[in-house]
Amino acid sequence: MVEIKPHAAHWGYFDAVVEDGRVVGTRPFARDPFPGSLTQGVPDLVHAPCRIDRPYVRQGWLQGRRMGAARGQDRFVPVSWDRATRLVAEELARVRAEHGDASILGGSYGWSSAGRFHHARSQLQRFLALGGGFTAQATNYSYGAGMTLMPHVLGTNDPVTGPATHWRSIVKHARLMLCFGGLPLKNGLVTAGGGGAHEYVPMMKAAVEAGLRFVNIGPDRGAAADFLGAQWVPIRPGGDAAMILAMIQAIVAAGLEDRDFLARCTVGWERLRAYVMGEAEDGVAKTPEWAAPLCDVPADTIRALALEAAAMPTMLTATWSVQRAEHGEQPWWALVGLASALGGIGKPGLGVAFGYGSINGMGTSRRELPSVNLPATRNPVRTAIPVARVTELLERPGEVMRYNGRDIPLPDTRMVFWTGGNPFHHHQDLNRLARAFSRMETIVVSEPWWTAVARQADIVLPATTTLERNDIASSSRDRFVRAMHQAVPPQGQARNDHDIFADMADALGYRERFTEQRDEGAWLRHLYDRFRRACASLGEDVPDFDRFWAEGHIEFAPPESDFVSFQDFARDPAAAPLATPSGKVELYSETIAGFGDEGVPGHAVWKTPREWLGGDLSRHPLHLLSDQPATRLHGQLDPARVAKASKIQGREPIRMNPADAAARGLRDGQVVRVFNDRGACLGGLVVTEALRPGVVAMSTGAWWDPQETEAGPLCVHGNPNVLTQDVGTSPLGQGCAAQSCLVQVEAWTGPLPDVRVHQPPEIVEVV
Ligand SMILES: Nc1nc2c(c(=O)[nH]1)N[C@H]1C(S)=C(S)[C@@H](COP(=O)(O)OP(=O)(O)OC[C@H]3O[C@@H](n4cnc5c(=O)[nH]c(N)nc54)[C@H](O)[C@@H]3O)O[C@H]1N2
Ligand SMILES: Nc1nc2c(c(=O)[nH]1)N[C@H]1C(S)=C(S)[C@@H](COP(=O)(O)OP(=O)(O)OC[C@H]3O[C@@H](n4cnc5c(=O)[nH]c(N)nc54)[C@H](O)[C@@H]3O)O[C@H]1N2
Ligand SMILES: [Mo]
Repeated sequence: MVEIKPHAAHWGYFDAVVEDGRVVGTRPFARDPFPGSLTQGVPDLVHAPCRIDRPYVRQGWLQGRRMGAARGQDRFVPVSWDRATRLVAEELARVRAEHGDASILGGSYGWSSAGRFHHARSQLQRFLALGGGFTAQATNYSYGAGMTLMPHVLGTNDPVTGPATHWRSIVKHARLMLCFGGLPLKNGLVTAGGGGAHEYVPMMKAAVEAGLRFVNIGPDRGAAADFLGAQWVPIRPGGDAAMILAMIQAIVAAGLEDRDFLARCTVGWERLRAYVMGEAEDGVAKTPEWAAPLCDVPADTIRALALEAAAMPTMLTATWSVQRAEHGEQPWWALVGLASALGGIGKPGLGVAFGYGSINGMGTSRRELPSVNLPATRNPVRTAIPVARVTELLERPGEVMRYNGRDIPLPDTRMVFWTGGNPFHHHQDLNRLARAFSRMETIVVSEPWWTAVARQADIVLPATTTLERNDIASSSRDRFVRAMHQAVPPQGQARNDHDIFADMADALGYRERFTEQRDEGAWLRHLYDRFRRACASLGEDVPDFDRFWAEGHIEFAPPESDFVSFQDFARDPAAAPLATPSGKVELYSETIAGFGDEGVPGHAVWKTPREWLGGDLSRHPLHLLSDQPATRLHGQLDPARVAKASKIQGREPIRMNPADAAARGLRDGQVVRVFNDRGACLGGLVVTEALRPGVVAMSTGAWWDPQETEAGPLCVHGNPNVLTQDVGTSPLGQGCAAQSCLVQVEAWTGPLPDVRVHQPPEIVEVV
């Protein structure tokens, strides 16, 4: 019998086609104008050979090899759920008693899955918070530096997270859109929380029809769809702040800055102006001629773009990746400076926002609605480490970390609990992270699949996939809410994270506080009813739960009017001030200057990165970009058909300019070794003119598969995070700086090792 079940994933809503208890296919959501192909991989995932079939414990951990043990090499011993639950509960109680609640790292960063009730990280944090607390993680990998900076500059993160000026408004009012990092189509495949409508492509097409001119300022020509007809400015990675500051200089030199806006709506313009005009301490004018050798864009191009932007209605945007680099705060702050000099902030369709090219739903026309999320539980431990500094947390117990003007004491971490995230996907310098993990006594992971983080764990708990449970999907960037119907029974002995934690809470004496005496069905009704009441208070009439569940989704009509960021503020800054100390755009921030941190003065500046093409290239002469994958979501979907089909001899593709390939005698389709002093991996070479010379690009997400070879330790599959550097963007933002990375590439001449990571690890029946 064939059944059709409404469902959702971060990569789109779909209907699951179920036959004889198996998911056999998917159909795109009928209301989606551009569904993409990633949902096709869902059946592969649910029934994948690398599902974790039952709970396991690392053999060495059972034998007492804990702190100091190199994880990832041991075999795993199957245990009953009862035993696994007891082991975790006892270990939590012991670690809390001996080392305190802060010695448990429960930050558990990661995207988990769509579905707001069974959101793995939220469930874990509720469980740990009610049990005494845990060390948390603050900010994110996506825009950690930018989200720390923007509240100082604009008083909000809305231009990063949304709501941001609607595309519809851009289409109507802008004539030029300068896109630092481009507007890569692949990023629009994904909406955090699940997306009913991929509206990104139709909106960009409408912009082209309206005559908007696009400029893709970035190392990758492919980051702008062909239909945009974009001008390509192949900037050197990491050079954006120099180019943007020089554009400001060119505008001031031509007397074209919007003096009225700058005087009414900003503070600190005089400081930034003096800096770009060469009237500050360093005495260097930041002219296009000054910037050209830094960003490798001809001075004439920089000046022409600046003057064109000053002459016509212009929207500015930068991708999130631009700040995922050394000194990543600076290009974004400089871009706010440029938008201020152009005077577009608060005007329909103009100004600046970050991430139109980074995720689906940025600038989509929707009303701001209440969420269906599981409410957060208060964590009695107040310590939160910036996410991307996780290795340092483990390496430097008892020391302090500088972040956003504060000194954060680093707790003595003994136990790590991860659900719904994969640090061995997302973190930089994985070999260093593995060494830091070896300092831990116990690592617990719940995962549906044998991903790299599950393989690094001591206690491995098999979690259900979304298809094995009922849930509700909703996203702050989408107009739809979706009923996610359970399609198949739990596979193997997999259990819902909520039930796993309920039993652990039981063993620790707080089941009732954790469950509030609700089961899945009661929770879904409870969360939905809260959402429905909150909608009603905004005048939105939403059907009752039973009707919603039967119909499968709710659609909210797009609002009639277009949202424009900072419109009230720009009209009357005194009446509608920003939430900054001055109430205005802070082009100079006394607060940031007052932090006194090295390399982070009170206004946007050019800081030369350590690792980039402008530096020492004697050993590692290529700049590696590790961008988001077109074929999956991070590490998720890596074993599914779309990602599989993209691999070259089973390796992750690495793209390279023909000139760089020729200089190394490399050809398209061959396996190469990519390396620097931090690590090495294999990749499958794609030779393409779309990437500027000197730059190679390898998307994140191939599951880490470290193996010992004759050429030393190697990720044989192609995870670029064995190469990336693990440093903070700066003491201000402490964000991920993965994009600042130099490597060398050579032919791989040895025998080709098998990729083993999509198969379960070695299991041993007895200890
Ligand atoms: N080099 C480099 N590194 C990067 C980036 C980069 O640009 N370059 N980008 C960074 C960014 S922006 C991000 S957001 C991160 C993403 O990093 P992550 O969010 O950690 O990556 P995911 O692969 O999405 O991890 C989610 C994990 O949750 C598991 N999971 C899914 N559903 C469930 C469930 O119901 N229960 C449980 N227990 N587990 C579940 C999945 O199997 C998966 O392993 O990567 C970062 N890393
Ligand atoms: N298909 C798919 N979509 C996704 C995701 C996914 O895993 N898969 N992940 C989602 C997540 S979690 C996030 S945070 C967003 C991330 O969104 P982004 O951070 O915007 O994505 P990236 O692909 O890393 O980078 C976008 C572009 O920036 C360019 N770029 C890199 N460095 C520089 C630089 O120094 N200067 C300039 N000018 N350009 C540069 C790259 O060439 C790339 O084309 O994507 C989201 N969308
Ligand atoms: Mo992200």
